[in-house]
Amino acid sequence: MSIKNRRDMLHNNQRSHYIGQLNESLTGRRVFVAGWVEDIRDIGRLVFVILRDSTGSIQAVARGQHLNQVKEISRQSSVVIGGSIRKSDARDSPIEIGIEEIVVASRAAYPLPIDGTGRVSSSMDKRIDSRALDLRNPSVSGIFKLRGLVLSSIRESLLTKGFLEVNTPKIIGTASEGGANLFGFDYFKRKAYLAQSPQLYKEELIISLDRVFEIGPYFRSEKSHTVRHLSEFTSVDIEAAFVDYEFTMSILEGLVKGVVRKVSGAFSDLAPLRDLALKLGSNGSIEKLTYKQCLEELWNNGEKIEFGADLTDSSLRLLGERHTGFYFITDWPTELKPFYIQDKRQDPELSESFDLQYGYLELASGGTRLHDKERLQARLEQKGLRPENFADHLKVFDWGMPPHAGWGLGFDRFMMVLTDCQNIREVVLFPRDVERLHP
Ligand code: AMO
Repeated sequence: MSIKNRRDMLHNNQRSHYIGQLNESLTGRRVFVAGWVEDIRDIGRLVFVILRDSTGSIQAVARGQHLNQVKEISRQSSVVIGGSIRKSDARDSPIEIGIEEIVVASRAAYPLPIDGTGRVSSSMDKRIDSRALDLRNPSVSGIFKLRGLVLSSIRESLLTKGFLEVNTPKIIGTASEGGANLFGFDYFKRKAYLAQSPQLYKEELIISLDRVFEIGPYFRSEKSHTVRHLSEFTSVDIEAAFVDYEFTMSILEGLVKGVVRKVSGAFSDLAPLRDLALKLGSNGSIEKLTYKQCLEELWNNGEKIEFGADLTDSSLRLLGERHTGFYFITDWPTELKPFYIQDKRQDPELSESFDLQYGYLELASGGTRLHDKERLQARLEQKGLRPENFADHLKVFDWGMPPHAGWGLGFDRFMMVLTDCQNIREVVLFPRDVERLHP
């Protein structure tokens, strides 16, 4: 196959292989590969080009008539190369491409704002300012390839358990989690909000669909400057009819274990995943501590928290030092939980609720819901919320609302655990926080 002109090479689906598909069995074959120039080494009569695409990298060698053209190409430029596969003396690859044709599709500027290979490190802020270029670093794009795989693995896990994937609105007229942390805006002369969670909708859907899940973006106007909060985050939510919080905890446990098992097989070179798989594989089920047991443990370690108070950042860190992997904190004081959480029949000060923790980090929360309309109404009032603002939601409770339970898993935080990243911004493509609205 020979190239008639530059346009043919760039636009006519000329690529014969992705780099990850090249191997020794193709020795002698003419191939066309397309990607970007990661590195160039000029040793005079030869120029070595390291070409990368989304699947890998390979050395391509220019000589003779191509030397001058190749020397001029700036790093990160996108190119198409035609050439033959041959054996290589390079240490890290048995094959290389002898360049026979090369066309520059688009020249990269020089200098670039960050090093696209990641060899020269840049601050998190500078990297996110140039995120598209940052993703040319394979260890950065690897995080997002893993993210995609985890998403599909979560879908598979929930679908096989009979959950139906749904999409609920993100532009809403009523707060789903109570009054705080809402982004409000003008909606055709009315007040509207960005959804904080799909809470009310997912509960309404189970009266007919029985088991639903949603993976979507949610919005919280929190002035937090932390490594675990964003204004826009992705959540995996489930809701199921005729079950309680124990059942939904077991669904979450099965999901976490299944995902870790599946992705640690696919990304077997990723050390944090291997460690997680080992941890989860060896100790049977995920540990459950009640809120009261946590208080006791904290008291014994000098952190005096009274019953009814929330667990502070420092107390969660203390617990996290003692419970380094996944664990549930269950049976929280009813006061601390949102209006829709069911209290325990025997002990109404406590609720049928849980958080899933990884060390100090809260990953998910959930519980059995109140399904009795009057009790729900009373709870709204106790929390200082106006039942009339929830009329659309409350009326569904007149239509045969079954007992139900569910949870919401902070997907970005789960990704932090799987990748061992300490900052949520590492695992979100274009993070949004108090400071950042671009790119
Ligand atoms: P909750 O408010 O605890 O529960 O949120 C569920 C999970 O979402 C994640 N999360 C966040 N992640 C990043 N940035 C944020 N600002 C942020 N806020 C929350 C956390 C948290 O555990 N409706 C309930 C769930 C339910 O009961 O079904 C809810 O939204 O990992």
